[in-house]
This record gives sequence, C-alpha cells and structure tokens, in this order.
Amino acid sequence: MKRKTICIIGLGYIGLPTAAMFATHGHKIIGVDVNDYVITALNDARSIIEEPYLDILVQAAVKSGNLKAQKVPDEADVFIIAVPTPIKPNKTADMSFVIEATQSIVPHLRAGNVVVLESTSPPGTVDDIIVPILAESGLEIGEQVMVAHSPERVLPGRILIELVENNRIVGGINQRSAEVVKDLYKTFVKGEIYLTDAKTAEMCKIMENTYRDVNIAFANELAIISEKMGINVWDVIKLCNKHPRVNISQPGPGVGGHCIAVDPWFIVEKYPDETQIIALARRTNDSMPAHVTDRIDAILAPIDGPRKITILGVTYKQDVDDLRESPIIHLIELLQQRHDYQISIVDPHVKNSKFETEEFIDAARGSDLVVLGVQHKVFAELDFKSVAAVMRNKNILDTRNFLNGKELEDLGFQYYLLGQYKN
Ligand code: SAJ
Repeated sequence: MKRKTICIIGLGYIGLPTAAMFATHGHKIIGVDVNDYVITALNDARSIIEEPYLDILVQAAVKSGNLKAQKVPDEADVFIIAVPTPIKPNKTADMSFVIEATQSIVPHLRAGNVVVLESTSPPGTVDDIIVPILAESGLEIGEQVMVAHSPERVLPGRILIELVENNRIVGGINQRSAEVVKDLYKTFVKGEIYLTDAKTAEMCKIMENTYRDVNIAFANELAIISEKMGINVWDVIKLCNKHPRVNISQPGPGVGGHCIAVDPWFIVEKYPDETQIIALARRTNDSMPAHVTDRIDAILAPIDGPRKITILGVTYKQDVDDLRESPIIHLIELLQQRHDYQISIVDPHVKNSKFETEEFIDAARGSDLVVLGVQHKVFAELDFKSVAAVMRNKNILDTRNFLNGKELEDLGFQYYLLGQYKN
C-alpha cells in the first residue's frame, strides 16, 4: 500500500503499539495524546507501557523518523481513534473521550479521508455518535469520507504478537469503507480480516469479552460450590475440560482490567431487561473479592492481637503492570473496611503507584497470612523457606492455584486454596 499519513488519537495500550506497528511498516504516523508526559516520552523514543518488545518497536519507529507525537491532530489521510471508553459509576459508558477525539478531527478532515474507531464502544457508536460529528465538516460521510469500526482484540502481555497474528473484524458504514480499512490493516495483520457493518463489529467486540466474563463467572460459581462440597474446583475443571466440547475458564479472586470488567456493562446499559445472564455474571465476578475476604477472615479468626496479611500481586492479572479494576485492589479495600489488618504488598511489576511494594522477605516479616492474588511468573521463584522463618503464623491462601501446596506444607505452612474448602 502507498505510504499514508496516519493520525492516531490516544497513545495508550492500543494506540501506541498500533502507531509503532504502522510506523515500522513505512507509514508516517502522527501520534496524538492529551498527556504531555506521554508525548515527551514518545518523542524521546521511550515506551511508557510495560509490554514485551514494545520498547524496541517504539525506538525503531521513532528513530526511523516515521513516528512523532503531538498534542493535537493534524492533516492526515487516515485518522484512528484509540482512546479509552471507561465506565461511569452508574455502569454506563463514558463516551466523552471518543466524542472529544472525533471533534478534534473535524477541522482537519478532507475528501478522501478514512476514519477508524478502534476503541471498544457500545453498539451504535459509529452510526449515532461518530458519523454525525464528522458530518459537521460539511463533507459527505460514506461518500467523501470512509468510516469504520475495527475493534482491537489484543491481549495485554501479548499485544505485539496478537496485533499481527489475530483475525480482525472491520465494520464499515458501507462496503467501500470496510474495504478501504481492510487494505490499511493488511499492512501488518497476518490473520484474516473479516468485513461486516459497524454495529455488528461493535457488538462482536463486546460479546467476545462478555463471553469470557460469563465463562469466568461460571468457574467462580463452581469454585464456591466446590468449597461447600469439600472438593477441589481446579480438579473438576481440569477433568471437565478433557471433554472435546467443554472449555471452562479458571476461577480466581475476580475479573479486572479495563475490558472484561467493563465492556459487558455496555450492553446491559442498552438492554437492561434482556441481559439477565450477562449482568449476573458481572455481579458474580465482582463479588469474588468479598468471597476471598470471607476466606481470609476465617483463616485469621483464631489469631489474637494485631494481624498482618502479605499480598502477592496487586495488578489486574499476571505479568502486567496495569492496576485498572484490579480485583486485588478491591480485596485490599474490603479488608481495610472490615478490619484493622496490617497489609503489606509484594509486586515487582508495580512502580510509581500509591501502593508501596516491598521485597517478599520484608513484607512477610511478622505476617500471619500470605495471599497469592496474582500469578506473576516471577513468583514461581519465591523463597518460601526463608519467609517461613520470619512469619508469625505460616498461613497461605492461593487464589490462583499457582503455588505448590505440597511443598509449602512440607515447609510447615497451612496451605489454603480458593475453590477448595479447608478452614
Ligand atoms: N481471568 C480469570 N480467569 C480466567 C481468565 C482470566 O479470572 O480464566 C481474569 C484475569 O485474572 C483478569 C481478567 O480475568 O483479571 C481479564 O483477563 P484476560 O486475560 O482474560 O483479558 P484482558 O482483559 O487482559 O484482555 C481481554 C481479551 N479478550 C478476550 O480474550 C476475549 C483481549 O483479547 C481483548 O483485546 C481485551 O480484553 C480488550 O482490550 O478488550
């Protein structure tokens, strides 16, 4: 494809890797962000997102001269909107960033332009929000300006691989829009690119994440039932999944992140009466930190005096630095609301946050319970032998079935597992 100037609005978890990918494939990229820190870092060829190989790609992109960042959009051939669509406290989508980003394009829009929405958005966003704003330019949208939704589907921790390998959906406001945008992404996408209309693409993206949320809620419900039954949910799921048509997710302390914990609400908001299973799954997953708190209370109940808990992992999932919607943060808040537990945190991925994290041995000193909240790979190397010597009471609660219970019991720990009753 001919070299294009592509203006990418929003340089976060999706916008930045996408910008670097297009830039290293020969296109000229204008990255736009409201945050000065993001702009300065990018122009210095630094990635502010912890993601495998992203720093190298960003460096290559900036050094090639194909990628620069600035605060406002400029004239371009293509505009890609990759801004956040967070959830408001009343569980409705906050579309203000999408609206502002679209408005910021209007003064630069000209005939022949292409506009792509990548942000996960409630069905109807392209038709009801984006197109009317773009029409303020006086151009004929669909004739002079092509518009499509091409939702990002990459998994944090594997973004660069999945950006290239995953199949992609492009939903155009008309066939021509879909085809033009398909050609654009063919620049680096090796997966299939499927064409559809904008609303179907919006719905697909939300349903992919909702499917996962419902499956995880099912696993979490099984975990709670298994605890009551006195069996091990991890064994149940492992054996069920030997069936060729069964694939149950893993239970855990809850579902976090800015996607799966958020997107299902976008459809509940529009169809509150019809989304029975979807809303219940959301609430089930949101209730898991309270369940873990109950387990912790039961473990600590027999212990007198000030009690200390050491939490391993505070991010929303393994091997990322992202704290958004982390169920472990909800867990910490609940523990603090209910009791005067002293809490120490160990998370080597977390830097510059309000959470003070320590080395495991320091955090565990005098502790009555270690809670494994996130299965970071580095936690496989933890030295429980030394830690056993400094804890006041040797209790461990594993919410991810990550630790070796047998080995820990040999070291004198009481090993408790989410999804298996033992208190
Ligand atoms: N989790 C479980 N049990 C599981 C799997 C995950 O409790 O079996 C928890 C995780 O610990 C985490 C949360 O769910 O707290 C979400 O993690 P995730 O790895 O399932 O997904 P995300 O949020 O990092 O990324 C998802 C992906 N969507 C799907 O797999 C359908 C990704 O492909 C999307 O691009 C991304 O959302 C997004 O941006 O929408």
